[in-house]
Amino acid sequence: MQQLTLFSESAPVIPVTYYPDFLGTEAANSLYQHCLQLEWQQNQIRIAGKTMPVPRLECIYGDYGCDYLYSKCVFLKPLTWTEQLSNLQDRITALTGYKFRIVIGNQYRTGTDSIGWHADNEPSMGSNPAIASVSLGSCRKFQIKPIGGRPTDFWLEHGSLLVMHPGCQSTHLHQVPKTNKVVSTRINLTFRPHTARSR
Ligand SMILES: O=C(O)CCC(=O)C(=O)O
Repeated sequence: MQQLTLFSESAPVIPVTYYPDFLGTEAANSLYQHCLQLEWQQNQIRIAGKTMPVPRLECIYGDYGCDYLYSKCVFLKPLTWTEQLSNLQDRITALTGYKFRIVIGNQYRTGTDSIGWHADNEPSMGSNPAIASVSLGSCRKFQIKPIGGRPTDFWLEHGSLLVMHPGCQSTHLHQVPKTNKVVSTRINLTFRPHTARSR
């Protein structure tokens, strides 16, 4: 499998690994169709005292009790794993060695759907989480930058996997910016750890 590592123990550059062809086209197409049927919700976020719709649809699946709160106001309660998402999780764990408890889906319906600069550093994931991100559908630009530094762009392709290694969320920010280009739906699945006790 093709792999692009921008990280080394001695000279960390960007602590991510990108696998452009993690899923073959057929598997990616079938997973995309499955994901379109997931329970997508339009959540509301509070920014600078104003409540507004999150600029994308979201869903969450995972282990019982692995509730997830982000930006201190968006509360996500996992639905039970679907077979396809659970199998995908197992495949990523087999490749990377990282274990996950939840997957959060983002659906970008058009170029105006986006996610701004942030780090995935919610305490419920524990310290130094590894996060694995699968992209399906339209190709969108993903940017990552060291805090206070300059961004590097990735074009996250249909069926690709981007792994953000432990430590990345403390040193780097990432985003999927809006685009004026005409783009169709993109689905992103981020597999994450969680500190809730296992049942
Ligand atoms: O859509 C993506 O590739 C990134 C999603 C993301 O940054 C997040 O869910 O925190």
